[in-house]
Amino acid sequence: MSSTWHILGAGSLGSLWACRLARAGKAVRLILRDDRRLAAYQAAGGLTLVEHGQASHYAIPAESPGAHGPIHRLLVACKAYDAASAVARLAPRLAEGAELVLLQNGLGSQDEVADQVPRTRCIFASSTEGAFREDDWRVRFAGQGFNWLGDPANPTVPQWFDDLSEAGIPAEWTVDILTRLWRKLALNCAINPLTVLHDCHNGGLLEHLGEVATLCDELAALLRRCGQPQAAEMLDEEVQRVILATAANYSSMYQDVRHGRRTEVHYLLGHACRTAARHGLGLPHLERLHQRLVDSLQARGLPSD
Ligand code: NAD
Ligand code: KPL
Repeated sequence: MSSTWHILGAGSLGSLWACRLARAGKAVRLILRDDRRLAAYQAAGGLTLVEHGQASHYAIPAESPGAHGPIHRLLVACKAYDAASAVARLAPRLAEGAELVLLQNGLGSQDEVADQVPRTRCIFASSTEGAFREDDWRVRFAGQGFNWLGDPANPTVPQWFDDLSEAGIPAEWTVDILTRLWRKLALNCAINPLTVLHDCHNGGLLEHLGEVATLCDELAALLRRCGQPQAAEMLDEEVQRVILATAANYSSMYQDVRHGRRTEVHYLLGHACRTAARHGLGLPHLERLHQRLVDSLQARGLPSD
């Protein structure tokens, strides 16, 4: 089986993974949105990764989705709302036994992807690393973090897993990936929407800790109801720790809104509210928060799903 890492989406996280894998001598190919993006990339001659203030250039080969050749391993690095349609376009190229690694934050997009490619193995990832695009094809590695990977349907560690440590990508295989994703989703639901609604950095929420605590109580009830009691443990304490540790930062949702970009609300707060409704669980504060956020996004002309 080919050991090439095909990377779908050369945005912040996709470029960060691509550059580190390429630097370690792994075979990497980027899959860009269309021929126009491919031409722009080829004119730039590669990706630039800025790390510890130093820029390095990587001439990683790239192709468009319609290129020929089978794909055995695909790192899906699109936003959650783009992942399923982007993967669907590649379905005819996925080889027998292909494996997908899904980097999307939140929950819901992983199942949407799996529905498109029922015969492939879908590995879910939860990342706390931070990267952002300074320009087209130029990404800054902004925050050290960690990556947990796992497959809810199959505990076996993939053969290629050592590629990650060899590339300096901090990662661990876990059989509890859904717990990790739910915990991060709960943290994001307790922090990110409030930073948008109160127009503040994370530390601004120290003035709204009562509101945060009420949301954490409801989120913990949801986690327990949907079979994730571990993800509910000491949620409020961890949320407060994260608020303090990231006090000077703006949440990812705040930054998306400030830059006029679509948010991933559908896969974060939206997913939490839909799951609560499916379980017949009334969470009035979370539902009200969702409605306020939707209203605020619509008032700014941004998609609210
Ligand atoms: P991004 O917007 O920087 O990159 C996404 C890329 O996917 C873009 O370059 C876009 O053009 C491309 N894309 C979209 N549709 C495509 C298609 N059909 N074919 C090919 N390419 C396509 O997003 P990001 O910040 O890298 O985030 C990706 C995911 O990782 C999100 O779910 C995000 O929440 C998660 N995440 C990001 C970070 C981070 O620091 N950036 C950290 C943790 C988790
Ligand atoms: O992950 C985050 C984000 O901004 O998306 C933190 C820092 C945890 C805030 O929810």
